[in-house]
Amino acid sequence: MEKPLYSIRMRSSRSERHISGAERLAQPEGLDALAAEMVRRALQHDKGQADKIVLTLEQIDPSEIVHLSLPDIRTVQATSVDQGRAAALSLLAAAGVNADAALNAMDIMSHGAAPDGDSMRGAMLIDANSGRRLENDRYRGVRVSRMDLDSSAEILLKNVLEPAGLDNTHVRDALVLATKVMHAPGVMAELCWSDDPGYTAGYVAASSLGYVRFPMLKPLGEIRGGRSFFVTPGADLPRLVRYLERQTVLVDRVGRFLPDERWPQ
Ligand code: PML
Ligand code: MG
Repeated sequence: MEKPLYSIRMRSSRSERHISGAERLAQPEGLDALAAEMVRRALQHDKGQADKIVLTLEQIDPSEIVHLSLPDIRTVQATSVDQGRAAALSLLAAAGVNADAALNAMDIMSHGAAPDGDSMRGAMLIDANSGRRLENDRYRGVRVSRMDLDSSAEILLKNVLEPAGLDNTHVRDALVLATKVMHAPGVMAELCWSDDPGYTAGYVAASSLGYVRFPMLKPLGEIRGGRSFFVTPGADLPRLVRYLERQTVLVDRVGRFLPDERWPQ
């Protein structure tokens, strides 16, 4: 009989402010090590030491797992944050997102997408044509959950990321999340940059583009960041949110790792 699989996830905060989150899937014997690693991560974060850490462990029904492949990974080297953002906007347009909707989402992210001007705990949902925000809760947004890499894909990914100096949890976790999101019913593209003050990178992801990284999508020290999911007009929102938050996704294949590009070209 197959071993049971669990979703293990962590959310940490300080004085009610979101600090960090993590998502993994594991068999029972791997759970204690992952729990310890997640607690360590929450206590040693660039945004400060958490005063509340919530761990959730839940058994998953193996018949419900969707298997996906990582997209191709590209890195666009831009000369400044402004150039990086201009390149990201042009990619979002290439993926079919209305230019004003993309610019508006970027502007909201750079000013803090939560009503108090802080980063949101999850992602914004943005109508890809009108630019209208569609998420119910503008503090929480939509949190993508229940996904991981399997162990053989993990090794293959490490082998391509390590020589490029990119074998870190930011890249690994963002790739897994972006893979799940780009296969979501009704998501056209995603824009993300980190809310960690010490990490300036971000990406645009879409099934038509792959995962396109920008090493500098915000200034060093900036804590406002997050994610925008651009939604196809007329998409079934409850179905989309259910997929993002509840569908179990195991990434078990890798894509290509392409040479760096420059912007402006
Ligand atoms: C985060 O960890 O907060 C998001 C990181 C996004 C960019 C990851 C990368 O360098 O590709
Ligand atoms: Mg973060």
